[in-house]
Amino acid sequence: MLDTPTQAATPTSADGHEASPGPRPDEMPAGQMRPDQARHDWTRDEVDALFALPFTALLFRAQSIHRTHQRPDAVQASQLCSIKTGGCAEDCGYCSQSAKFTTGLSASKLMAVETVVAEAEAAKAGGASRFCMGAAWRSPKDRDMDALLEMVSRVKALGLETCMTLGMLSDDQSSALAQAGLDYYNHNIDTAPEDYGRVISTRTFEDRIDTLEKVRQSGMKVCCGGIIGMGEQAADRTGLLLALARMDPHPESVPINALVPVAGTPIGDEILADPAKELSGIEFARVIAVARIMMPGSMVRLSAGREAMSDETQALCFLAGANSIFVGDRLLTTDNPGESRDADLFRNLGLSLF
Ligand code: SAM
Ligand code: DTB
Ligand code: SF4
Repeated sequence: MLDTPTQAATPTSADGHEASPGPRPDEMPAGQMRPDQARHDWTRDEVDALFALPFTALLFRAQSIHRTHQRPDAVQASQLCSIKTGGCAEDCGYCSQSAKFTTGLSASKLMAVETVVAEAEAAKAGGASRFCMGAAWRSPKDRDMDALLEMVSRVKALGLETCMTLGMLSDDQSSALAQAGLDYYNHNIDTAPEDYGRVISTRTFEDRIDTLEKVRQSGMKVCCGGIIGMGEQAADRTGLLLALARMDPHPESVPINALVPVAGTPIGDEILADPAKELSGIEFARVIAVARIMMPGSMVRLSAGREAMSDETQALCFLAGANSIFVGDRLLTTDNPGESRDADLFRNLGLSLF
């Protein structure tokens, strides 16, 4: 278990005074805020203006909002588990698991329930509060549903929050997962609607939104975000955040992934071939900051890409308002910093996990 200090400072408003009356953010369930405080009508000009702020002004504003709506010194920890790896029918241009690309990854079948439960126990012992089970599917097959539902109920019984990411869902599948106790469904929009066709051709942006609506209707919380550093234009970063913040309600959890460039994938190869296209830590932290300002009540997750980030870049991301990470030494198919490096980082920064 990560050994880090626990503190809770008094939240302050954007102008530095004590926060407005009502429950203190650190007394509210994670990711909650008064609904009247959330905005869904952000305009492109407003978001462009945020991105155009001097970096220090942007971070100050994001951190001020963060302290008004979120626990300032605590970070939520999720652990991923790849319950079905590789051989996916989709062609997401960044993904090691697509059957359309040669990435050296061997495909495997759906993991046995007992193995998943054992991984979840280890994740809990390592400090995770949420267990996120990911499958390399376009959508689950009905024949897999019994095993998936058992995974949800067994992992939940360990006292962990449960999350799954299985691709597109039917209404029945979504309801069944919710009834089994699935807390969150992760389904990323990945990039701006205008940029979607550059990244994925086997499904549309609207397909993604359809599944997200089913997830909401069946009562699960939404985990939805995207990937930065895929060679997108600045306007696409604005478009991604606009699409997320226009969702009503906002996704409870917003993973912002830095592309992990995987050799053999079209987008990974493009970035690996041109170091000038690599994302700077400053640009990445800007995206986190704008996400925090636009979606003050959401958990903003500093997701994939931490392995290649310096401690200083990660610190900037926490300053910008990130308050969730993936823990453990693997994401789905790529490396993550792991317990020992994270323990050092959190001790150094005086942050705690929750
Ligand atoms: N197949 C399901 C789906 O696409 O929703 C679930 C698994 S998929 C791997 C989950 C998410 O991981 C993707 O939507 C994408 O945002 C992220 N991801 C995948 N490969 C990545 C990479 N190389 N770098 C950063 N994020 C990545
Ligand atoms: C999310 O936004 N990022 C996670 C999770 N949701 C499923 C996945 C990251 C995958 C990174 C590349 C890999 O390990 O394959
Ligand atoms: Fe398949 Fe998901 Fe990878 Fe796309 S991101 S190829 S749907 S596993």
